Amino acid sequence: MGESSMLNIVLVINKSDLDYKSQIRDWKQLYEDTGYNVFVTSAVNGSGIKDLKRHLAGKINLFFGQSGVGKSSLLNVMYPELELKTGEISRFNEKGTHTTVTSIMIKTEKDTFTIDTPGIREIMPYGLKKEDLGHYFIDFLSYINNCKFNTCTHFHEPGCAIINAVENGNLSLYRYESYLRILETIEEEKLY
Ligand SMILES: Nc1nc2c(ncn2[C@@H]2O[C@H](COP(=O)(O)OP(=O)(O)O)[C@@H](O)[C@H]2O)c(=O)[nH]1
Ligand SMILES: [Mg+2]
Ligand SMILES: [Zn+2]
Repeated sequence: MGESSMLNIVLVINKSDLDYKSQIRDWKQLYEDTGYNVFVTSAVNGSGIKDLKRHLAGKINLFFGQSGVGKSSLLNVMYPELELKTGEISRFNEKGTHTTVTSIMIKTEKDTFTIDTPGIREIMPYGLKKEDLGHYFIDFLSYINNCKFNTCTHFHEPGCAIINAVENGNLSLYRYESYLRILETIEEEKLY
């Protein structure tokens, strides 16, 4: 979603204090190999907070991710004066949807603005065509122009350079499966 909005993206892996099985290292590696800056943080023991705060300085920042991952908690640790509400992991209204909370932009430091968002439950690729999704997987980009068909959705088409790259081990199978999961949620031939 960030790539389709042409934003500068960094990933934050929070709750590192709960990484009992040491899973963070591999996730960090995967996304660094993909081409993203990855911060590993804990709002509980403060690790990684300084680096993240330094990175945010002087920019307009949007915190985006599932409810409950600790977006508001991280902001509170970095900027205690904000006193954002935290811990509301699953507030649903009677229709079974998330209670809408408005996103507001706050000045958090000199020349630094931050938007906390209520969070998402899943990625909703509004307005995206199946054949465009692959362009937002930045690790696909060096292969994508070699697909036989320029409308390739990298699902089952013959001569697909993405599928080839996955089979040759040049692209991560995990990233490809991630791609397929989102592809599945895009409806066919919807006109916007
Ligand atoms: N163990 C641990 N819990 C955290 C951490 N960050 C947030 N939490 C907890 O996770 C829950 C959701 O946090 P919150 O900031 O409201 O998440 P948000 O929905 O993304 O804004 C709260 O109960 C927090 O106390 C962390 O780094 N470590
Ligand atoms: Mg929050
Ligand atoms: Zn393809």
